[in-house]
Amino acid sequence: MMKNILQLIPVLFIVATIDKGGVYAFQLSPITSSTRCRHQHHQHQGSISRASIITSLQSSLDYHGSNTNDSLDPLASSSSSQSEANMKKKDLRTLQRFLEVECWKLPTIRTLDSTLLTVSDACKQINRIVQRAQTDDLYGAAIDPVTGQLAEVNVQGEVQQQLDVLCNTLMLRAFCGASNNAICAVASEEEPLPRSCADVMGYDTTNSATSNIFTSGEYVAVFDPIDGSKNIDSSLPVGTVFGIYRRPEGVEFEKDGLNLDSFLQRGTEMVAAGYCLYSATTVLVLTLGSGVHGFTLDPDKQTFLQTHPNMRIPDVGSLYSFNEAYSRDYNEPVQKFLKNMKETGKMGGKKVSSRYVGALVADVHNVLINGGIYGYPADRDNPQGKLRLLYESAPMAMIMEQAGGAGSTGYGRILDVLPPQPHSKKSRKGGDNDDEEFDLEKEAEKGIHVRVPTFLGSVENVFELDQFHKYYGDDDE
Ligand code: FBP
Repeated sequence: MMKNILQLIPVLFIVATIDKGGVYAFQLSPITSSTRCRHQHHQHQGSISRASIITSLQSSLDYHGSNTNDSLDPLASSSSSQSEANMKKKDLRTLQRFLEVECWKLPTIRTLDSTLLTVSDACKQINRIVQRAQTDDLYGAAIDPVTGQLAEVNVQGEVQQQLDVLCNTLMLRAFCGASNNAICAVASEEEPLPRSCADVMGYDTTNSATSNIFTSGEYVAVFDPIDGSKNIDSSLPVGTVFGIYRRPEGVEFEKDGLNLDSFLQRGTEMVAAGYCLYSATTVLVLTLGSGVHGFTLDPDKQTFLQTHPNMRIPDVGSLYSFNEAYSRDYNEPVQKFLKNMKETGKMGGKKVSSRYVGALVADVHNVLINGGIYGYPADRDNPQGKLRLLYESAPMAMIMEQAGGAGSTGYGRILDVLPPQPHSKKSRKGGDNDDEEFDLEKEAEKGIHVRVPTFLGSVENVFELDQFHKYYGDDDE
């Protein structure tokens, strides 16, 4: 029974004091189901046998008089609950079926079904990697396999972590490797500039015969492979965020299937967006531009099942999610908004409450389910906030709006923000190509990784925050 419950919870630490011999932290490996001692703040010889852990916990359960019959364990195979569970699961539509029907219904995105299914498989792999990060030491900075040196500092100025590189590769290959080549190029938080799918899949991009396979793709994809990566060390929730844009009509390719204009579009041009939350359960939330649907990963069948059809965020909520440690550096409108809320103790007419996990996907998912507002405002260190428009704020804003909520910068819709367009391209004719090339790349980088103050949540709450910007904000904004 205990083992079944242990399998329910993806990553579990057992922190126990045994014989007053110190505090032991054991992690159950989701793969080998063996426990391995993980934390060094104690001395002990060899691993404590799993059986003794379970017996001691079992005995403490017995001691505390909790009945140990199967009713505690929903998965215990008593005929009635098993058949009930099977019956219930059958009713839930699979993601595959959902995509087949929805993409068939929407001719504009008909070719995206297999791409999105391949992306969901990549999310399953990332889910497994996140669960194994502790047991398989997938931690710490990535080491360049060739030089054996620490990997590069990414365009965000962060040393790339092993998990960043692993998950980035999985998402690159999922978007570019999907059976029907719907995607021609991709942009990622981990890549300084967009890459053509021909390049990602290792095709000789100078050979048009091969790279043409991808240039027929109608769409480009943007993504953050592992969002909230700082949370992984402490086994807190993390996520993946993605968005898909149609390649604008008449845009010819600059080189090997790549054209920056395809990426530097307003969020209103997105045709699909989604995120996957890796937490107590693994949930994929998706919009194809007509409503929002949530799919929970069935850990036994490794299948995404439609557990949250037609998600709607409450029009008003009492939950707020800000990293208030920075609040003294926030601009006046946000400071006034937070102050007013805490002084009244109310938001949306209800007792206000705060939650901040420190991962955009986790905090926004919480707001989507319960109502309220998530915010990452501008502050002294980040005058444009921390979140990146293209592959964090805009996809989350599309999901929020499609669920009946709102996404704002404080001064307008996030989806209306046009990323900065590179200028030097226009002057290419006159100048020396190399310099122009460099300028173009630098400017493109700015556009691809531009940051934006981000407020996401229930319409009433985001509207209220916008009113504070209108009243206390800078007129020139
Ligand atoms: P990463 O994509 O680099 O993880 O950064 C984004 C993020 O982690 C968000 O998920 C989260 O909301 C925010 O940064 C947390 O930042 P802070 O620790 O400053 O509150």
